[in-house]
This record gives sequence, structure tokens and C-alpha cells, in this order.
Amino acid sequence: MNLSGNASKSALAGAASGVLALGVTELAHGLSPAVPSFVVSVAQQVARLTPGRVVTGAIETLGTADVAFLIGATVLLTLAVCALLAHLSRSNPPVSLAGVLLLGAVGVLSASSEPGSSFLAVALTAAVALAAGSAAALLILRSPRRDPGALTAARELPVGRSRQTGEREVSVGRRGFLAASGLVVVAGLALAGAGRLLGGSSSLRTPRPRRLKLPAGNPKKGAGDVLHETLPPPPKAASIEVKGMPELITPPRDFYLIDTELSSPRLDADTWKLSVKGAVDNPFEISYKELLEMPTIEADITLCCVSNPVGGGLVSNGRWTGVLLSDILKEAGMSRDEITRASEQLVGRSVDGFTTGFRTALALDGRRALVAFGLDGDQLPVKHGYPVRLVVPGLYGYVSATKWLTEIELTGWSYDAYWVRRTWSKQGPIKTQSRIDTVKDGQTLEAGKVPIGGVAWAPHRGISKVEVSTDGGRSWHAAKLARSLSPDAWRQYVYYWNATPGSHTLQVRATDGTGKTQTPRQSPPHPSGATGYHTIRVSVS
Ligand SMILES: Nc1nc2c(c(=O)[nH]1)N[C@H]1C(S)=C(S)[C@@H](COP(=O)(O)O)O[C@H]1N2
Ligand SMILES: [Mo]
Repeated sequence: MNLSGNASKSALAGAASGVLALGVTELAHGLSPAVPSFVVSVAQQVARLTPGRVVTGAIETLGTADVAFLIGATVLLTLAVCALLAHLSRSNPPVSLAGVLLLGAVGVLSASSEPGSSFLAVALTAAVALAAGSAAALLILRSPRRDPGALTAARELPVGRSRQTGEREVSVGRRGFLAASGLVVVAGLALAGAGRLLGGSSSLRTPRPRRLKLPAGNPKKGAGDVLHETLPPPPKAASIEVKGMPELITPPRDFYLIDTELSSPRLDADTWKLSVKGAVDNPFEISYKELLEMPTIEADITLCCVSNPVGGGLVSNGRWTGVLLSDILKEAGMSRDEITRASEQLVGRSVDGFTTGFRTALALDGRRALVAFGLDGDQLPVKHGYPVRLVVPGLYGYVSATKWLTEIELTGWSYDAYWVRRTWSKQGPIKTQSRIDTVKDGQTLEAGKVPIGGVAWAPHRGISKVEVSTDGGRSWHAAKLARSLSPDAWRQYVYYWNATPGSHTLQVRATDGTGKTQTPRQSPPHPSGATGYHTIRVSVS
């Protein structure tokens, strides 16, 4: 009984000290951009080291729930290890010490492998955290058994049983111990909290993107050419005003988010460089400033994740600003007729090592593939790739839309990019899809006129027709289409249904610009994108 009491005491002291140590690392993270969050870095490493097949069976990236789970699990596991080490410190101090150092090493290696971190700052942080944690553990475990304050507290509280059974000393010692542990936990949480507050603008919470300012300058092209081509506001006819219809141009804060990063890399636009290399005549590097001085355009492009289930929300429509990828390639001495086997694939590489790859020909066939640095008139949000990313109309994000882009390499087709290596399909054209937005599955409606509306997309082919069925696919009705913004953007539709009492199965299907209707055959997102008709059930009263 006594032994297990001591064992659990040291374990608790260890866990409490772990909280303090983690608090120190979070504070350092808040104070310095050169120190990534240790917890997030370790969780990130776990995610990276997990074999592709395990994490990618169903979804190709980490959803928000997985992120919270991974981080929570990392914290709990760390505290459990701290508990074990503190316990070991009684029976086997050398092993315990080795464990503490190992724990520190895992933290240092993970954190210093994050882009933008400084090994020295990270190692220093770890040293302080370990020292603070170990000192706290020792202090807690040596807290006096007859702490006068604790004694008073014990007297004031009705702990009758322990007094009577003569366990009073233990009870008092335990109070002092609990008070000390509690204090250490509170201190750790306070440090972590302070770190979060301090990091508010510089590291943890992402800053709001600034308005994009493009430099005026001499267009390299002929006189009369516009250097920075912008789009007029979308015409009214491109939107259908119905409750529940998604906005035609997704506001950046609502833009879907998918990547392998637990926390977005923070790049400095002033030092950022894009290197264009590989099988080109003229490899070069370009700075952010130089990029913005090139001719730029705005384009409405719908981006979709291959993991998007039928009817899902991993699709958004952005108004992007950027330089045509074809202009960048021209600068490198690459044109459509010059593509060889050695330059068949365009690989986009991110600062974090993430890669995408697609046929170089697609960047040179006239579509508005962009080296993008603006979204909705602002700089790219950090989460969406600040300062620069790729956006290619018609391709799923995993093969094309490299965020935090630092390198474009022209190479052969045999190279497999990040998700292709992890069993996803090599080419990744976006499949024609449509979604019902204005009515929800399971909804009860009132009889009468019901607008069934939503969006349909088939970037770069465009949408030519959308049909709605209210009888589970037996009959189809042409929906009214809003004016098309661009063949690269989704298109809104609505069908006014005269709803009669009973249960009904609603479906939607779209036909792309080439006249091909989306397939009714249902398939999961893996390996090349979900297919099938979005189907919902409603009851009308
Ligand atoms: N650096 C980097 N870029 C990335 C990814 C990533 O994990 N890392 N994910 C890709 C995937 S799978 C998609 S669908 C899009 C999503 O872009 P968004 O988060 O801006 O919507 O980014 C792509 N670019
Ligand atoms: Mo994706």
C-alpha cells in the first residue's frame, strides 16, 4: 500500500513536472520564431513516420480531428513517459537520467527538423525545459511531510477518516505533495498560456493576410499591355440567390484546408526564393519581389481535394492572383515544343519537402496554371501557402497545388511525388462532380416550391448541364444554370421542385463542357477521386 502510494506519488510528480517542461518549450516557442512547438513537432514526426498506407487508406491527409487527436496523444504520451521516468528515478537513477536525455533528444530532433528552426535555440530550450522539469520533480518529491500550511489546510477540512485511522501524517504529507504538484502544473500551464499569447501575432496564431500590393512598372511586353490584369467583380448573373447556396467565390477564411502539416510553415517573403531547375535550358532563381514585378493575372479557379467524398466540402472556388506558370517556364527556356522525356513532368517542391507532379504539357496548353501569391485580393493566407503556391485548373490539389512552394523542377515521368508514392493515382484530373447545398440530407420540408440548388464543377472542362432528380434517379429535370465565371470555376445551379408530401430521394448530376455526364458508379476517394451522384433523402409534410 505504502509502496504503491510512493510509486503513484513519483509518477504524479513526474507528470506534473512534464507539464512544466512542456510549458517551458511552449513559452520559448512564443518568444522566438526559431523555436517550433516541441509538441507539434513531435506529433508531426509521428505523422510523417506513419507508413503512407496506414494514414492514406481512406483520406490522403490529416483532417482537423486527426490533428487534435495527434497533438493530444503526444502530450499524454509525453506526460506518461515523464511519470515513468520519475518513478524509475527511485529505483534506477541512471536509467531514469538516460530516459530524460532521450526524451529531450526526441524533442530537439523533431523541433529542429522543422523549417525555419534554429538548432541552437531549440537545444537551449530543451536544456532549460529538462532542467526545470527535473528540478520540479525533485522538489515535489522532497516536499516536507509536515508542511505547516498543509497541516492547517488539513485541519480545516473534514478528513475525518484519515485522522482516526492514524494516517494523518500521510494525509498531511500528501497534501503538501499535492499542493506542490498542483503548483507545478499551474506554473506549466501559465508558461504555455503566456507562450500562446506572446506568439499571438508571430507564430502560433496566423496573422491576417495583408492586402496584395503589386508594383507599378514597365511591362516587358509591348506598349498597351496591362502588366497586372485584374478581374471585374463577378457578374450578378453568375450567382443564384438561394438560402444555403455556397458563395460563388469562397471567402479565404472558409476555403477548405488540407495538408500534411500540423502547423503551417512560416516563410519570410523577403528571403523567399523560387528555384526553377531540372531539364531546362536556363535554370534560375526568382525572389518574391521579382515575381510580383512580372506580368500577373487574376483567375477564378476551383480547387478540389481528391479525398473529397461525394457531397463533401473539400472543394472551394478561389479568385487567385499570380504569374502564369507558362511565363515562368518561358523564362527558364521551356516551351510546349521543347518538352522532352527528361522534362515531361513538372514537380513542385515545398519548403517542407512535400511534392506534387503533373504533366508539363498541362502548364503550357493555354490553361491559367498559376504561380499564385494572392487570394481574393490579399496575400495568400499562411495556411494556404504564403508566400507562393501553385494552382493548376483541372488537377486535384495533391498532384498540383504545392503550398509554400520553393522549387519547380522539370523531370521525367518516372519520378513519383508525395501522394503518388503513397498509393494515390499518378495523374489526378478533377472528376466532374455536383453537390446539393440548399437542402440537407434528412431534412423535413414543407410541401410547395423548394429550390434544390448547389454547385457543380469540372475544372478546366467547364459545366454545360446540371440535372436534378427527385425520384431517386428515375427521371431527371434540367436545372437553371448561373452564368459561368470560367471553365475553371464551379457553377451554381437551381431547380425549383414542387414538393409533395412523402419521402423523396433527391439526386444531382452534371455534364461537363465536353458533353460527358458524371458517372453514377459509386467509388471511394482512393485512389483517384470519388464518383457517384450526390444523393439525399428528405421528407415533405
Ligand atoms: N506543401 C504542401 N502543399 C500542399 C499539400 C501539402 O500537404 N503540403 N496538400 C495538397 C493537397 S492534397 C490539397 S487538396 C491542396 C489543398 O489546398 P488548400 O489547403 O489551400 O485548400 O493543397 C495541396 N498542397
Ligand atoms: Mo488533397
